[in-house]
Amino acid sequence: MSLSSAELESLERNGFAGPFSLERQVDCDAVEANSRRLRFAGEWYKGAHVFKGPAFDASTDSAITSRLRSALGENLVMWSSELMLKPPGQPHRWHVDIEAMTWRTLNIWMALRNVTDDSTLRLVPGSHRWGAMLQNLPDVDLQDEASVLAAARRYDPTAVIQRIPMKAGQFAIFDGRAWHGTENPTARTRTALLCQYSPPAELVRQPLSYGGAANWAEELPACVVVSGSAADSPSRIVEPRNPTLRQTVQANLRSTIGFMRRLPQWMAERKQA
Ligand SMILES: O=C(O)CCC(=O)C(=O)O
Repeated sequence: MSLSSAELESLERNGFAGPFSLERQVDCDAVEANSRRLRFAGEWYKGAHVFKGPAFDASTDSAITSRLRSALGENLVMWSSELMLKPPGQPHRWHVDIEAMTWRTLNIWMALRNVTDDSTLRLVPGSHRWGAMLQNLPDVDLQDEASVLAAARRYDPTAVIQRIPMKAGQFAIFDGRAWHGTENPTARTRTALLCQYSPPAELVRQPLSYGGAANWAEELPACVVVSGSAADSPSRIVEPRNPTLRQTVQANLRSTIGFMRRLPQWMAERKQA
């Protein structure tokens, strides 16, 4: 299940490859429920990747790790996992990942629920090669696709915005330096799992800002080995573990509060279903 030479070329040329299916049967509801519970249990908002469970199993499936090995080498750490939950009408502004501008890393974006051609991941193929920190460019409205496309055409007059079609449980690999964003014009909440992986030789840090000048936390964030070994890694390597009772209680509490806030939306969606 390594990347074929055409897929590797697509990753290098366009900044993405896929969609692909997982090797194991994936229960998207279980992955989403597990990710929701873990949203507030990690050291930071992207820190759910250290906890064992359905989300960990999905994000370390051999269909993912073997393809990432083709692009990044035999040894791999996973350094983030985040449930991307988008209520109707909520866009995710266009951006590049500051981490990907700083060290070698790749993302997987896994469709979980209500991912349609309109609510799926969108990116500008080839933009990862421009070295442009999109969110720092002047005169670009990051919520406006037309404005982003106009800026892209200043780098490449043939630039387009591509939507990556995906079914629930499928994933795409993409380079966080590519200009990307999402919208959710549908009437239902859309969920996806975003995980990030690097060779252990890279120093993984936690950004404190995503635009302007780079700014990093002093404490290193935890990384878990998902392929090979991480001997001599400058990053902080931890073993995957179960959340402690305290983390579980805290996470459940915060996720219940979050759910109560979203309850009117949830009820409106149930009525329509
Ligand atoms: O899933 C989303 O809504 C946004 C995804 C994204 O921006 C990212 O993958 O960095």
